[in-house]
Amino acid sequence: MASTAPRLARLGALLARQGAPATSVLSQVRAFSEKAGAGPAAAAAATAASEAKEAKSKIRGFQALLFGGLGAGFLYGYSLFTSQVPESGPLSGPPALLTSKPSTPGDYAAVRQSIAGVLDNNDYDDGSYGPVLVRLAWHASGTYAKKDGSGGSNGATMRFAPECEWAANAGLAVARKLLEPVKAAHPWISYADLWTLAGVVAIEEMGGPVVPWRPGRSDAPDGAKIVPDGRLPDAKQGAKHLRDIFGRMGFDDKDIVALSGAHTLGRCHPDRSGFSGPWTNAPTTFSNLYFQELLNNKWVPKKWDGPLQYEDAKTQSLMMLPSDMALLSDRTFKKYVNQYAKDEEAFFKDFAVAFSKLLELGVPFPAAAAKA
Ligand code: DDH
Repeated sequence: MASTAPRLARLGALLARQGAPATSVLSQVRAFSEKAGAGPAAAAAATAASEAKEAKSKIRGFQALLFGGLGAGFLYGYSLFTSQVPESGPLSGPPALLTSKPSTPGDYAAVRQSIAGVLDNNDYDDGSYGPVLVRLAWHASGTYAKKDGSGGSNGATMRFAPECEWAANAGLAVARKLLEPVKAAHPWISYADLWTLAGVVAIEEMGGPVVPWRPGRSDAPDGAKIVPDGRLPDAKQGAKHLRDIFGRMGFDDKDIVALSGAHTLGRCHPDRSGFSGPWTNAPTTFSNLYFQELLNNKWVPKKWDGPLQYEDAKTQSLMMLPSDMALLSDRTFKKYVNQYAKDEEAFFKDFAVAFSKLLELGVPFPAAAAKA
C-alpha cells in the first residue's frame, strides 16, 4: 500500500489538477489526512494543500494565457463545443479545443488524451465528470447475462430508447453528450469502445489503477438488441439481490465488493436516482476511502422526505445506499470490505481485474486481440 504522505501529496495534486476549488482541495486533503492519522500526515496534508493552491493558481494563470492567446481559435472551439452541451451541468471552455484535434484510425492514445481533456469542470458536481463517465461504462456493460450472452457493452444500445430512458440510466445523458466532441474528433472509434475507454481513462486520471482495456466493440444500428429493463442493481435491495444481479454476469462475492468500491467516486443526485450525497469526502479521487467510511462510521437512516438511505451519525454529510449497507451485514462481503479498507493495493488490483472483465462481457474479440 502506498504510504500516507505521498498519497496525500497525490490527492492534493490530483484535486488541483482536477481544478477543484481551493477550499474543496483543502477540505478533501484534510478529510483524507484525518482518516490517515495526524503527525507527518498532517504536515504532508498542509504541504499538499498549499502545493495544490499554488498549482491551482498556476492553472488559472495558464488558463488566462490560453484564453487570451487563442482568441479567434477559442471562439471557434467554443461554438463547436456549445452546440453539444449536456442536458444538465454547465460545460464551458477548453475541452472542445482539446478534443477537436483529429486522429488516424487506431490512435487510442489520442482518444485517451481527448477524454482526459473533457473531465474537469469546476462548475459540475465536485469538479469532474470522471464519476459519471465511470457510471456510463458500468451501466453500458452491466446488462450482460452469461447464460445467453445477451446485453453488455457491445452495441452501445444505450443510445436508443427505451434503454436510455430506464430509470437506472437517469443522468447518463450528461456523460454520453460530454463524449460527443470526442467522438466527432475520432469518428473511427465505436461508441461502445469510446464509452468503456472513457470509464477506464477517468479511473486512471482520478488516481486509480490502470485497467486493462482493448478495442473491438461495434455499434448496433438500432435498439433491437436492447435487453429487458431490470438487469441493473436496485439500491433499495440487499445481499441476495446483489448476488443475483452480479452472479448473472458471472461475478463472485469478491468481485461484487471490489466493484462496489467504485462508490468511492461521485455522488447521488436527487433528480437522477432520488438518493442524495457522496459516499466519501474525496469523490473525484479513486481510493479505498469508501471501504474505510463504510467501516469507521456509525450509519443511521436519514430522516428526510426521500427513499431510505443512511447517513454518518457524526457529520451527516456522507451517505450509504441500502445496497452498500449489505456489504456490512453479510459476513462474506464484510470480509472483503475489511481487507480492502486495510489494503488499498489489493483493492486496486482486484478492482482493475473485475472492471476490465465487466467492460468485456459479451464482446466478441478476435482471438488474438491484445489489450491496449
Ligand atoms: Fe453505483 N450508483 N451502484 N456503481 N455508481 C450510483 C452512482 C454511482 C448502485 C446504485 C447507484 C456500482 C454498483 C452499484 C457508480 C459506479 C458503480 C447511484 C446514484 C446509485 C443509486 C446515481 C445518481 O443519482 O446520479 C447499486 C445499487 C449498485 C450495486 O448494487 C452494487 C458499480 C459496480 C459501479 C462501477 O463503476 C463498477 C459511480 C461511479 C457513481 C457516481 C455517479 C456520479 O454521477 O457521480
